[in-house]
Amino acid sequence: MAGATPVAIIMGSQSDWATMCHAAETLDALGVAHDDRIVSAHRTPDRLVAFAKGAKAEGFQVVIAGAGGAAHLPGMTAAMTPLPVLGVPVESKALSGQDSLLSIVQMPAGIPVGTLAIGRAGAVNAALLAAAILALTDAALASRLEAWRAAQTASVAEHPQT
Ligand code: RP5
Repeated sequence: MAGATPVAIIMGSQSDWATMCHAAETLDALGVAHDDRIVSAHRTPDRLVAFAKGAKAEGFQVVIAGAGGAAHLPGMTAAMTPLPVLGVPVESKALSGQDSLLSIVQMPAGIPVGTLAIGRAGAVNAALLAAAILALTDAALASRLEAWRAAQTASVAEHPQT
């Protein structure tokens, strides 16, 4: 669907935005449009079903799903869409995100969720991975991604400041 927003960023709670905003900012830096939504697997299950079943028809190509604690959102979404789902474990208060990580990464064989690191690093990398997927069929985005990485390389000093 030409012109449709390619990336959906979904998260289980408003409280996840402090993490997921880093995915949004990274996509912004790469010129990739995204739609950001709160979709809770346990508080808004009907919203989850409607989103996941309709995501492809809406024109999305990649879904980034962030959640914390008993983080069902990425796996449940992946179960109901053929789109690639990238899971971001949000750092939880009780277990520092290890609960989020394990509940997202340990998908049984058959329904994959591409699981990133806990917290900001995972959110940034989910956006970069989403961009890399889209860049396979978007040469202009591939160039922007290459430039983003070159700028990152150029920003690393050879010696530490003492
Ligand atoms: C999960 O519970 C959310 O993804 C969030 O990370 C966590 C806590 O949510 P709140 O209690 O802050 O709304 O569903």
